[in-house]
Amino acid sequence: MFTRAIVRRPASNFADGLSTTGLGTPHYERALEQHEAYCTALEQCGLSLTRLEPDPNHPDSTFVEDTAILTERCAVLARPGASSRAGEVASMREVLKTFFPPVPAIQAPGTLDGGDVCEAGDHFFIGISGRTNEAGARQLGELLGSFNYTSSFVDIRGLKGVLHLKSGLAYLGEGRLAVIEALRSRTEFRDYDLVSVNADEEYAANCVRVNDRVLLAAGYPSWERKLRSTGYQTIALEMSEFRKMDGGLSCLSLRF
Ligand code: CIR
Repeated sequence: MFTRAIVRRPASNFADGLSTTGLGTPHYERALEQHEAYCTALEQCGLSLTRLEPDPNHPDSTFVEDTAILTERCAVLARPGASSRAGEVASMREVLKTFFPPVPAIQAPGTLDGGDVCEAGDHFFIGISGRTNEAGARQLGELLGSFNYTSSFVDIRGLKGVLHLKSGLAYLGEGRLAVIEALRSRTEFRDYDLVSVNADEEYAANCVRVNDRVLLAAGYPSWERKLRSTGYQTIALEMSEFRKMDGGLSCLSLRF
């Protein structure tokens, strides 16, 4: 059960963040509305929110998930692989102090984005990507191991258009993973029940199980139908403006 989440409203220069999508400039007012609806959905799932002030020094800072890994037993500060995002960690360190005992951090030369870390019960899949390197993944694996969690690495460097592991993978609970086609045959996931996201709806693979609901991006009807027929109650959220900045639904919050 999650009881809390940390979110940060996009700053007015949100459009200056990193993007590879070629989907155009995000509309700021619309992004604010979408962010607000996202926050309301988390509250509907029973979470109380810590809302951080927008940070114009870091246009990507609304994607709070990349700055830390929060678990039931510990928190770890990430070390984002994009230099423009490195400074986002300092303010998160302060926030986490209120909720967790001393928070260890990934150290150089390691880099790690929270979006590459997929919790699946007591096991963590750690993506090695353009943002998370092997040193960062190894450090996180060791830290998690000291709290009796297991972990394994999933190399996604060869997957075009997949920024983070969780861009193509989500844990739905009950031993079930949502996966994009390119990850389906990976042996790392052989012990899980896999639910595939259709090729034309891959963006929606980045969904989030929050207590008894699954939050997913709006506009992906096959995926929503599949989730519902598997037995989940869904909440579909408009994500168009975040998608333009390579942001998935999970990256807008840190849940714990
Ligand atoms: C970035 O490129 O870092 C941001 N524009 C998007 C980060 C999205 N984060 C995530 O999917 N976990």
